[in-house]
Amino acid sequence: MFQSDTYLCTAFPVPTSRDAYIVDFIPHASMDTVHHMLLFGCQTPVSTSSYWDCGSVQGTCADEASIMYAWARNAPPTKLPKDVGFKVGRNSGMSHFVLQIHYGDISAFRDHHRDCSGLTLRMTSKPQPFIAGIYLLMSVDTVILPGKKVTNADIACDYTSYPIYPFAFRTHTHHLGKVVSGYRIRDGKWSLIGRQSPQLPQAFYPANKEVNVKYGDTIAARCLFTGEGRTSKTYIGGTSDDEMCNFYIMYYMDSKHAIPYMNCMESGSKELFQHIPAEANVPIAV
Ligand code: IYT
Ligand code: CU
Ligand code: CU
Repeated sequence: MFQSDTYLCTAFPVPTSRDAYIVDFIPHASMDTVHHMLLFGCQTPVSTSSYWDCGSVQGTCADEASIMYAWARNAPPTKLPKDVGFKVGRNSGMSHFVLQIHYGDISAFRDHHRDCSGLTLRMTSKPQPFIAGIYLLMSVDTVILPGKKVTNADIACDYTSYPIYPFAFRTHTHHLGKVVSGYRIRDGKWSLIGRQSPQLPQAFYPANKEVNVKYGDTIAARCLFTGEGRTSKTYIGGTSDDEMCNFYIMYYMDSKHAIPYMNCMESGSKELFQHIPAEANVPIAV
């Protein structure tokens, strides 16, 4: 029925018409078949079937999707800090969840058994003091030349909102990414939020807790790519022969003025990136 590297999605509505808060995620994944699971929140899933093939580009939501949870094999799962919840429900623009499961090796399904992998969400209707959110930095215009040893994808935006407190980060590239690093820049000083190889399991890893972000700061990220082994140009795109450069920051914010989703797609100035710490140019061996 399906082959290796199958991506299946399933959608379910937030089970209440009022606001609700996700305060914990409990993963259930068959270690021998599931490669990763991603949970998205959005208003309109692309399908109403019980499940569908979502391997093609952005096959999850018809509108803007926000990632809320990632489970990846061989990586410890993220926990939300105390008093922090993801706000969901009709008013918050997240009336549905979409769970994507990537089955890496399906030879275990030769016997046609059912798979019960999934995710339990612990939810409450009690307003939480802090709201969790995602800040996504993504490159939209990187081109990696074939054979060229190093290509940087740089992304930076000025931050002009209420303070956020990063507690986890996730990196995402395809095969050519060596390291992805994210920073806060305050008064010219670069402070690391997180740095990871995108070739390791693409889970949310703990962020540097000392680094908050407030009005007037700049948020920046760099993906280090290599074009070695390629015979043609590589562009940003949805297939595994294309590339992506993503740095996700999971943060919490005072619920009084919470913004659950922000993104940055600007490439920043050359002058700014002259001061990026050297570690951003050092590949992480895997
Ligand atoms: C072009 C690109 O970089 N796409 C990324 C980031 C992205 C995520 C979401 C873009 C949009 C979204 O709604 I959520 I528009 C991307 O597709 N990343 C993948 C998943 O699709 C989330 C990843 O694994 O990070
Ligand atoms: Cu996977
Ligand atoms: Cu991708």
